[in-house]
This record gives sequence, structure tokens and C-alpha cells, in this order.
Amino acid sequence: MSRRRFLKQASAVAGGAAAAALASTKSAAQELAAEPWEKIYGAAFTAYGERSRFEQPVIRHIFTPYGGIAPGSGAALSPIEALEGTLTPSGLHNIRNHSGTPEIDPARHQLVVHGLVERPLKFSIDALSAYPMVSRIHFLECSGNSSRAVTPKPAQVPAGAMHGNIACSEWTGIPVRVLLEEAGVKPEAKWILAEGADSAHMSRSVPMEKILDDAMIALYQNGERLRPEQGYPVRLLLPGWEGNMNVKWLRRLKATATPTYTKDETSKYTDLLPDGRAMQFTFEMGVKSVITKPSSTMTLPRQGLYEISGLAWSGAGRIRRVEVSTDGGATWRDAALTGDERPKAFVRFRLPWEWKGGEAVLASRATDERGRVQPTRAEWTSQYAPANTYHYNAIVTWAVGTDGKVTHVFA
Ligand SMILES: Nc1nc2c(c(=O)[nH]1)N[C@H]1C(S)=C(S)[C@@H](COP(=O)(O)O)O[C@H]1N2
Ligand SMILES: [Mo]
Repeated sequence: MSRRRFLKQASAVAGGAAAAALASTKSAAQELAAEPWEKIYGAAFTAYGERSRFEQPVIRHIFTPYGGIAPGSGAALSPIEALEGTLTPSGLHNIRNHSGTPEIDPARHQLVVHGLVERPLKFSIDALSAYPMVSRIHFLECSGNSSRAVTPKPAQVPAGAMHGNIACSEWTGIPVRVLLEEAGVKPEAKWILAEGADSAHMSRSVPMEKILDDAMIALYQNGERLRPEQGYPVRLLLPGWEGNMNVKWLRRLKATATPTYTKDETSKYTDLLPDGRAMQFTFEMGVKSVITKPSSTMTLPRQGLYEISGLAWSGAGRIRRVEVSTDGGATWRDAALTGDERPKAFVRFRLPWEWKGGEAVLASRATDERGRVQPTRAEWTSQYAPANTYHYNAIVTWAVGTDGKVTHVFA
């Protein structure tokens, strides 16, 4: 669809359905009630901004599988069903923690670079802050995202409570390559072990090609220093690769000849296959999309024109296409991709839709620049053993009932 035609249809959605008509007998001044806030002097400046109190119900979906024993282990999912655009506000970024969020004093934190290097080095945060920096917008997705969809029955929860173990931010920091060059990495070094300073000392092995390609030592998130939950004061960012490898509270990079096979890459984050074997490493995240508006647990208030909108992303690079179906996948239409279509970042898709009051099944299907197409649930399931819940990227379907209620269904 041409952009102009899309915008025309989109304005029909807004103008035709949502607005209330002005009474012709009244002037605009009469229509606008004199509200209390127009009559009194507004609030003073705040030193650090907060949302409107009317928006404060928009919060993360928190999951603590070990309950009160380990209240900092589990995940807090981003409420993608309540957000717009393509950037996640820092306060609503998803959090996935194995051992809680450590409180790190940046004046004491050190990053050590050692192993197969000519000159082992130690960097303070002050030293890191002096390097030239780059800024990139990228999504970060836990490979356990959407694992709640790998159940016999479709869970009836908001979209973010199932698919929100993901966020997209602007990250600023230093290419890891720069620090390795300074340390003089040896040719036999093919892997980098990255280790966190949390009490889990979470650690993963990263192939050297990725490190030399686009890996970043991130110090800033959306313009300000990283939030503690995102790895303050420094994290590893591996654009498009599974969240777990993006080690937070980074304290050590060790150049090695082989993978280290840490507990975090052997006891977890392997994909069980139908024949009983497990895939050791699945680094790149798949091509994926989800309709956020309308989505599970919402209700369409009236018949008429709506905008179907959602998020698409791929670990391989750019999203090339998102198709939307309103009949459970029988027919598909191309949605408009809006905003900057950045590689390894959220892309928002939009499609005008008229709901005539009947049953409908909404679905979205993304294709990335490598030509990978988002699989159906049946296609995804056939690739793995039933116990596997990592790397779920199947098409998500929402049913709309004649009462306007939106529910999660398996198509
Ligand atoms: N040190 C450390 N790094 C970590 C983790 C952790 O528990 N400790 N969790 C990992 C997992 S499983 C994911 S999905 C991402 C989540 O990053 P976020 O919390 O900023 O969304 O961080 C990864 N890095
Ligand atoms: Mo994760």
C-alpha cells in the first residue's frame, strides 16, 4: 500500500469513528469546559521527571517463579500492549535477572580484559567514559520470551505478559573491538568469555566474529546512564542475539580459544530437539511480530474502523515485510511499516481495519531481509521437543468475538 493511501485510510479511522461531533449551536469556547487546572497556577519544576499520575497503571508484568525465596529472580515483562512507537521507556524496559539487581558503585567497578591478549588491562568506569562512543537503536529479547505461549492451552493474559520479555532502546557505548585491539588480542583467540558482577556471576561465551562485528560495551540507555536493572554501570550489548548473552554488570572479558561452556550455556539456553539431542548454541534471534492493538484481554468498544498495529523485529537485520490477516491466516494484506526501519530494532506496522461486528481472527507474519518468514505455531513446534520453550517466534493469533472481546487462540 502506498504511504499516501495508508495515511488517508488512517485518517478515516480517526475522523470517522473516534471523534465526537461539535454541537453547531455552541461556540468552541462554550464547548470547552473551564477545567480546574485552567484556573490555578501549575506545579513547580521537578528535578527528575515522572509520568502523569493518570498513566501510572502502565507497569511491567512481574514473574517471580521462586516467590519470596528469590524475589529478584525471574523476569519483569514490558507492557507492549500499552506502548506506542518503537522505543521502550527505560522505566518499562523488560528485566531478566538470575540473581537480583546488584547495587554497584561505579567508582569501584572494574572491567578486566585478559586471557589470550598481549596486554591484560583493567578499566574503571571513568576510563571507559573517556573513549569515543557510538549510539545504536536495537531490540534486546530474552530467548525465553513468549515461553508462556508454549502451553497446551492459550493463556488469556495481556500481550506484554506473554511476549514482553523484550524492549528496544538507544544504546551508547564503546565498540568491544576497540578495547580488544588495545589489549592486543592474539590470533588464536576465537571466543570471548563475558562475566557479570552480580552474585550469579552470569557468564557466556561469544564468538570473536560477533565481538569484532557490532558488539558494544554499553554505558548509556536512551541518553542517560544505564538503569541498574539493565546492567549499570556497564553491560555487553550483542545486537540481535539472545538476551542472555548480553551480560549485565560486566566485569570481565576473557579471550579464549574455545567456548568456556559455562553453567549459563549448558544447564540453560540450549534447545531440545525432537530426537532428544540439544542444540548447544542458538545465538541469533528469529524473525517475529505481534499485534499489540488490539490484543488479548482487550475489548473493541464499538463496530467500525480500527487501526491494527504491532511490533516486528529480527536478529538477522531489517524487517522487509509484515502481513496481517483478519481471517485466521486464510488471506493476508501487507501492513505499512512506519518510522525508520532500522536493522535489529523494533519496527511498527499498521493496517486500517473495519470491524463489522462478526468474528475475526487477527494474525501478523513478518519476513526479514534474509527472507526468513515467521513460522506458524505448527511449524515452530515440529522443530523442537515438547519440553523446549526457548526461541518461540511463531505467528500469534488473537480472536475477536461478536461481543468485541479479544482472546488468545492457537490457529
Ligand atoms: N550478569 C547478568 N547478566 C545478564 C543476566 C543476569 O541475570 N545477570 N540476565 C540475562 C538475560 S537471561 C537476559 S534476557 C538479559 C536481559 O536484559 P535486560 O534485563 O536489560 O532486559 O540480560 C542477560 N544478562
Ligand atoms: Mo534471557
